[in-house]
Amino acid sequence: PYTHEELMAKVAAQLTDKRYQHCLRVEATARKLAAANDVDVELAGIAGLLHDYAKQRSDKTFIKLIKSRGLDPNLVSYGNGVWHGVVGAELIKDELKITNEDILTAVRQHTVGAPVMSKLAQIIFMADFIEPARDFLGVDVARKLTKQSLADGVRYQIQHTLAYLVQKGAPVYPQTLATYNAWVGKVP
Ligand code: DGI
Ligand code: FE
Ligand code: FE
Ligand code: FE
Repeated sequence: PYTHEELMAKVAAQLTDKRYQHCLRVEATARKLAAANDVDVELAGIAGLLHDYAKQRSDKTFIKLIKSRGLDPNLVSYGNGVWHGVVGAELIKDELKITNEDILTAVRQHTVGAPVMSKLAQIIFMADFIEPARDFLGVDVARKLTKQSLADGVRYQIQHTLAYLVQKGAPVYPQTLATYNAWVGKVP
């Protein structure tokens, strides 16, 4: 397996410096959330570091993988926003030799969520949303809720994301909608 240093170099080589810095902030935020929620801090850090590894790959790369790996064929109708997590996990597995399924699942779910998410997956989902450089209306509420309860943070984010997609007229990937339906009104 690659060392932490090697993984950092591999992520840096794939991304603009701006996006790489985001990955480092997600790593640090994920480590804090892990410590506060009894989750393996190292695992959370690695998943945070790697979560956007595939973000700058071409559409062609993702479309090929959707076909060759037998992923949900409906994925082809979406775009990088959905692909870099759901499909990008395949590249993390292959190129970075990450075999830990908990990490891969957290990366897969980091944009669209899932009706049932492990604590690690919830942490990566939230760390991406609330890392210190995030600046959108509601981010302070999101940070406060997440500190109180991971599940409250997840609920807030998916509600925010769905509203944003609908407001801009973007297609909603069915898993995103399923995440919303499962988490809204869910009692933690
Ligand atoms: O990769 P990041 O920019 O750090 O953040 P992200 O992975 O949470 O979000 C990537 C983008 O994906 C974001 O602009 C919202 C978009 N997205 C999330 N769910 C859906 C979606 N786009 C479409 N079209 N459909 C979805 O269901
Ligand atoms: Fe992302
Ligand atoms: Fe996100
Ligand atoms: Fe991200």
